[in-house]
Amino acid sequence: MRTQVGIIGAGPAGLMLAHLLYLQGVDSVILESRSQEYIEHRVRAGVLEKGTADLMVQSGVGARLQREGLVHYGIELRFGGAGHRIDFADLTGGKSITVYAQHEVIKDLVAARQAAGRKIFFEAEAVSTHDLDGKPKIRFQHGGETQALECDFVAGCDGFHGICRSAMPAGLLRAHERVYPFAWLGILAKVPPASHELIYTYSDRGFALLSMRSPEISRLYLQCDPEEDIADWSDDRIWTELRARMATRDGWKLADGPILQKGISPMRSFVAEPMRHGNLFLLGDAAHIVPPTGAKGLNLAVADVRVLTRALVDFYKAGTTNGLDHYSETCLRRVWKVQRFSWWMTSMLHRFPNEDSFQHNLHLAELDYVTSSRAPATALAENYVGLAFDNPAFENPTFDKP
Ligand code: FAS
Ligand code: PHB
Repeated sequence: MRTQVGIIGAGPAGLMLAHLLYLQGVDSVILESRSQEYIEHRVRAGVLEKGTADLMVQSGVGARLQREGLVHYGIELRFGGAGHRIDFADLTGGKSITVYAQHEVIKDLVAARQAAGRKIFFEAEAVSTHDLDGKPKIRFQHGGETQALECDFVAGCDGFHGICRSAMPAGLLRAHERVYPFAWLGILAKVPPASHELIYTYSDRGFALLSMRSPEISRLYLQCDPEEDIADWSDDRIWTELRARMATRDGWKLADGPILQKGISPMRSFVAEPMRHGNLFLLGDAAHIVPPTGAKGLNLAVADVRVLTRALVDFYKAGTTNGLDHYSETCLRRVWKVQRFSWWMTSMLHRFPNEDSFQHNLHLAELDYVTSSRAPATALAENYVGLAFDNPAFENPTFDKP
């Protein structure tokens, strides 16, 4: 089997890359180890930056997003028993975010892929890559057989636990990591969201976040010890803890309801560089992980896709390798700014173990400053809705001929 771009992984990175390349006439094959059912129901991220939502609409996969996505023009920061709104529209000249579950994005991209009759192999596990400096080959297991996919380029979109990052020569890869001393316990609940916008809460008992998936489904998180066992968290215990953390002086109420799904996710910041070796390119979680406090994981994966799409299209259509040669540095410039924002949001909003009164007051002072001065509020808002791209020549996957 042969194609121009071999894509390992059908998450947001792999599917969006395949879709944008297809629009430009570049052929690809996607290998995904899980089933279609599994990836279309895996509960993960929920917030799309304006640039991500716009890209879905511009590339023809945004119709359902436009119908069902919840457009928000602000978030609330809650601390000391009171809420403070960060007004994105005022602070960013009208920009917004869209709440739309990651697995819905996956469904839309898989549907587009299948409607176009393009190749995507489910339950096809890539087991090794070869000749990354020449004509790459991907060996994969599918239908009980070991098969080979020959390609010009390999897109490593296989997430944090995939095989592509480890296919980079050991001496080449530099990893930078911060593991946080807490995790997030997340629930999906069949109850109307108690707020029309997201609420990020800092409380003496720890962080809590109210988000949503639809007018009927709430998504909530609370900070917990990374060693916690979800079996120790009954529905009642979860709702009681969320109410205790999100309580306000004016008696705001958090209604509860049946919990449809609960789980605990560890928190880390991670960057692997470079993001390219020969004809292997790493994208998304295969190259970087951010704590979800900034709602950036999915959006940063799509930012990498924009860069590689433009680079590959320029290579195949204009014969230039400038975009490919600058891929890693172009992506990493945004990666590190997003890492900074995600680390800052996480540090400001979470209680760290063994904090003393000085550190506790620093949290409160940071939150007081961000919610009482336009400058830091603007900084938060412009990062949250999505920073402008530094280098449009490398970061815009134009749909017209380059
Ligand atoms: P993904 O991990 O989404 O996709 C990789 C794909 O590759 C998977 O489908 C996997 O099955 C496949 N794969 C792996 N190895 C393979 C192999 N050898 N062969 C073939 N296929 C292979 N981000 C947020 O912004 N907000 C959140 O609230 C949030 N919550 C999260 C909760 C959890 C539990 C996790 C794990 C992540 C969360 N994230 C969140 C981050 C998440 O959204 C990622 O940033 C996003 O999925 C990144 O997309 P990809 O890079 O495509 O990787
Ligand atoms: C979500 O809705 O899943 C969500 C929202 C904001 C975050 C993280 C997760 O920062």
